[in-house]
Amino acid sequence: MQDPKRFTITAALPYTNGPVHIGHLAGVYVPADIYARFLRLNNKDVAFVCGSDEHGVPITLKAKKEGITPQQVVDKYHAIIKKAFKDFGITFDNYSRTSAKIHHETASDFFKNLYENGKFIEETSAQLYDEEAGQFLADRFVIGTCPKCGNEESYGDQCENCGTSHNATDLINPKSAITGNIPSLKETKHWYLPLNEYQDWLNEWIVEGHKNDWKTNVLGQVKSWTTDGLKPRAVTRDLDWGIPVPIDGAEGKVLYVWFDAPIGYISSTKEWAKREGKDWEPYWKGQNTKLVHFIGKDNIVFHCIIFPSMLKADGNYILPTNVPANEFLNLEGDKISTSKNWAVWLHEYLEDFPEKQDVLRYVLTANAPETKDNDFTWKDFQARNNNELVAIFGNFINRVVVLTNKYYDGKVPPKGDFSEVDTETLKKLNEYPQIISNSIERYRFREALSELMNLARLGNKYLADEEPWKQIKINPERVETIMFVALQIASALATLSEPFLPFTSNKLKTILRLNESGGTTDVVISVSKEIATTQKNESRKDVLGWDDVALNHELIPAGHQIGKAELLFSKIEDADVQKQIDKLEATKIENKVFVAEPQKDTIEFDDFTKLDIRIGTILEATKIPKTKKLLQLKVDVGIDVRTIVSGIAESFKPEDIIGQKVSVLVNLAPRKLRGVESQGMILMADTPNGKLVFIEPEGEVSNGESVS
Ligand code: B3M
Ligand code: ZN
Repeated sequence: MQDPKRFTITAALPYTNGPVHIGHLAGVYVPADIYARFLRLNNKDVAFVCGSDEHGVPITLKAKKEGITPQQVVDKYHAIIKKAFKDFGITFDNYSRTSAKIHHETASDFFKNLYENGKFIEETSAQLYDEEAGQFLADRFVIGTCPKCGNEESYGDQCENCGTSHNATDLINPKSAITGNIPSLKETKHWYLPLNEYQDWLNEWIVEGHKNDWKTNVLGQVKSWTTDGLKPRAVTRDLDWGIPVPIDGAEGKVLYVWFDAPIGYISSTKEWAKREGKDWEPYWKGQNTKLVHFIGKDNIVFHCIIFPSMLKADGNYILPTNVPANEFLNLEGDKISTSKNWAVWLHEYLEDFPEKQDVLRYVLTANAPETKDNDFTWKDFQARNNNELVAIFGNFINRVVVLTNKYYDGKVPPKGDFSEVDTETLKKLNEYPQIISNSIERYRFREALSELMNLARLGNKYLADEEPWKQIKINPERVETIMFVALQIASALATLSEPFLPFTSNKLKTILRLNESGGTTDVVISVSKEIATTQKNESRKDVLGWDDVALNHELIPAGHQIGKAELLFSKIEDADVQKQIDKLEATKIENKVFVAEPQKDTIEFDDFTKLDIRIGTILEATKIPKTKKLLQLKVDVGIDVRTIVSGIAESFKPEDIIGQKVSVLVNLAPRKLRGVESQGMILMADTPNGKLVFIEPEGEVSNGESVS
């Protein structure tokens, strides 16, 4: 496609059955936002659209779980999600919702158009039915074994393990997610999109046509489905929550959520265009429009097979130029899970790390699962903040601003005569917009971000080599040139960092007074889309554009007054991170499903009567040297006070168990443990977090009383 006239950027519509977490940001929303901001900075015409995905079984299941209506569920999480995106500077031009009227109309019209043009197969067939629940079982209402990969936790419409999409009746050993019952079969009519009819075209368009520019993880999935052979896919459901099927004879049926949701991109664009007084159609039907879908790998089948087939069936829409799907982000080595609360929720992150949105954006981009699943750890989060953002980017900017204020009261000094090093450095500086653009345009955001950090490294090296703090005494004129060059690098960072670190970019522009327009300091404090509009509306000379950094040697002219130094980043301490790790540990324990050991062999009553268990009290406790687990105890068991060695040192401090009531097996044959003779055994129980607990009597029980 020659240079596109406009860009339609979509980001997967998050289900409103829970808040958004770092996996969502890393997989979809930060990359999409980087791309949209980058295009706007290059003065492109962008429609960056998203919205809440409010239909589908996940919402219904959540409503049942919380004892509220589906509408109450979506209202609650739509608000939480929309705020989280804004708080993290995700600059959607529009964030809509699929329960909105405009979407119901758009999706209904889309379905009706395909129906009236005979694009569906109408078929009555036996579908899975739960007699006890009195409803058909589709999508997440049924769990079974995936016919393709054998995953036993596959849903009725999709297997999250291999990504494939199938009909519920394809599942092996299906079970109702409502009652656990084995479903029966019951006749019902549905409308099917005959994907098999689009198979050759999909192969031609994607597997052949995009084999050089689409990501291999996406091409691999599409190829496996077209090779396996596509089958007709039901686009209606026997459910009561969703968009009613808008034709006669479909009472009680709704559109399949994955039929309506992608149309949500179109309705969100229509909503935006109406508000902005624009025409939405060029963004979805214009031949020189570049359409890019940002999604996670579990959504590839819907964005590369089903939605394009729908668009093709309609015949009036453009197709995506690219679908740069990311893989998954794991958390501390485990899969992120909403249901297990194994996640870092965005709203909770901001409570613990206020004002540190960019640190998370940075770490999630630097670690993005662009080609394979990747892992987020809190230690890495701390290391990247302290060793990269603070030590490289922040340190360079701080030195430049402090020295400019110290030597010149904050005024950019005259540039004087450039040395060879200066010219070489500025030449490298001018190359960075293209270096970073090359990576962004190929959706390699990790690479793009590391190049941005190389620009900060260039600045640090330049200062370290030129040593203005030494030169100032012997050659102050030279220092003016050095600081002039360093300030150009700082200004370039202010502009080129905006797609990745919008909050930092804005703060740096404020420090350098690059937000100024018409003489007043228009300190733009929000990093939402308004900034891009503001900058676009103002004369570009006041605010640097992407290409200025490539063409201009004077990004910040001599005589320009900058502000006072302010730290861009602050160190993250061990305690801050330990708190997060402990929080996850606690979650792990809550999730730990205890499985009782199988019962031991049966014994006779006489065997039991041989055990003499008494109540006792611990009088003394000391650690046995050079052992991790052993405590030497003095225990009053009523009969006598005796020494017992017990492996409880990892669960208790000696000083904490003096006076503790315990149950003691007193007639166990004495045995030496690490040179200490133990005369009995304290009875303990294990707990999910691995700590031991005493078996202690309730109420006043004397030492020596028997346990039977
Ligand atoms: N609601 C996200 C998911 O599968 C799904 C995306 C819809 S994009 C049209 O978690
Ligand atoms: Zn599978």
